[in-house]
Amino acid sequence: MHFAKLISLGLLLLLGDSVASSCRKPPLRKEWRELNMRERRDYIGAVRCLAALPAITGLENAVTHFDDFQATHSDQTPYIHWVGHFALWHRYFLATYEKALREKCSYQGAQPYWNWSLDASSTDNSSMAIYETDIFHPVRGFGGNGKYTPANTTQNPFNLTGRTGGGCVEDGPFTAPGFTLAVGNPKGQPDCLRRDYIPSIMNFFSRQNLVDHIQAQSDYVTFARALENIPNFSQPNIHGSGHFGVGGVLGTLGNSALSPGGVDPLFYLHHGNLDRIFWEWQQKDLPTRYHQVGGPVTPLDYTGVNVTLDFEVNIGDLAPNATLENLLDTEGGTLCYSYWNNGKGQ
Ligand SMILES: *[C@@H]1O[C@H](CO)[C@@H](O)[C@H](O)[C@H]1NC(C)=O
Ligand SMILES: *[C@@H]1O[C@H](CO)[C@@H](O)[C@H](O)[C@H]1NC(C)=O
Ligand SMILES: *[C@@H]1O[C@H](CO)[C@@H](O)[C@H](O)[C@H]1NC(C)=O
Ligand SMILES: *[C@@H]1O[C@H](CO)[C@@H](O)[C@H](O)[C@H]1NC(C)=O
Ligand SMILES: *[C@@H]1O[C@H](CO)[C@@H](O)[C@H](O)[C@H]1NC(C)=O
Ligand SMILES: *[C@@H]1O[C@H](CO)[C@@H](O)[C@H](O)[C@H]1NC(C)=O
Ligand SMILES: *[C@@H]1O[C@H](CO)[C@@H](O)[C@H](O)[C@H]1NC(C)=O
Ligand SMILES: [Cu+2]
Repeated sequence: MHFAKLISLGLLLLLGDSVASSCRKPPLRKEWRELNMRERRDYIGAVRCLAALPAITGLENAVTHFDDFQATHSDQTPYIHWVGHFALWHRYFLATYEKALREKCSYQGAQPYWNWSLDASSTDNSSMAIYETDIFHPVRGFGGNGKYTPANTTQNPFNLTGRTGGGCVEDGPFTAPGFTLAVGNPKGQPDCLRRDYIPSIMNFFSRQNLVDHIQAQSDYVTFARALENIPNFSQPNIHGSGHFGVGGVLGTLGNSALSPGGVDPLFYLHHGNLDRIFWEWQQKDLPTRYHQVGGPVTPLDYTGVNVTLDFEVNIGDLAPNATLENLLDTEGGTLCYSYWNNGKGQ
């Protein structure tokens, strides 16, 4: 009797333990403009803190912990784009970054996202309005463009037109020499963060009707394919919007040497929005969409081997491998975050 009681007490304690170690009080992600000024300062301070901590991965030219993330993304780049696990790899990568900000830099909030559809012009591809928002504000955001710098065809292999920058970011919290990036640069020479706005890409690739089209897909495979579309600038894809609308050709986010883009601190807000779009799509049918994956293991190989729920994604030394199944639920324990106001914004 007493023994049985003791056993059940032990069981309760065990259960209590596993509940405690899974996801309670997930950080709720918000759109950047939904953060108040103190929350924004805290976030930017945490990113700068990460960029002041030493690297742990030993990856080439990684000096700071911020570089570790950039280097891991560069390292994995050949395996994680135009594949079935694109959205889930980046989900895990972002959640690990969010966790590092919280655990290593005392950040109390959640990873914010940038809903570019809020600001994209659907009537004027050349509109610069999207760049005049708080996202690019020197105090209320991440700073602005670089100075216009010409690029030759070696540097601009896709012959993108309408470039406006290419130089170092000149204002805001991520200017050199306080903030530099070494990964991917020749000889690991530290370089400034660069931006090279291309308004036609930013506006054309960020429109809400593209998002609506992606979210209308009925299963994971068609969703994932619509999300990435094809690697061709003649067709818009929302993933390209932030990369090439902000990074252009010479900017960090678009830099083809870091293909398909290096890691500007805005990378995490851009990918945060892609994840929010994925999350919202999942919410429409959770019983199915928590247990469904597919799409190619090898980039663009749509007739070859597909990913399955037990396929593992690899983010190097940043965190252990995780199965796709464990990454579908953002509150499942492997991950622990959600979206404020059901991902609907204000
Ligand atoms: C924006 O540019 C794209 C690609 O050139 C074009 O298809 C689209 O019609 C343009 N949109 C507007 C509103 O001019
Ligand atoms: C392009 O410009 C880069 C940087 O200025 C230079 O190193 C490279 O030699 C140029 N390539 C050509 C083909 O002009
Ligand atoms: C870009 O322009 C160069 C020189 O005109 C040409 O050789 C190359 O094929 C073009 N690339 C693309 C992707 O159109
Ligand atoms: C991009 O797509 C256009 C139109 O669909 C096509 O004409 C062109 O050859 C493609 N370019 C590349 C580099 O695939
Ligand atoms: C992978 O999935 C695609 C689309 O769902 C399918 O057409 C293809 O046959 C699958 N590949 C294999 C090897 O089963
Ligand atoms: C991690 O996953 C990758 C596939 O994405 C696999 O090649 C590698 O062997 C896995 N590593 C471990 C330690 O299981
Ligand atoms: C993002 O912006 C679009 C376009 O304004 C809007 O329809 C959508 O509700 C926004 N989503 C969030 C989560 O803010
Ligand atoms: Cu990526």
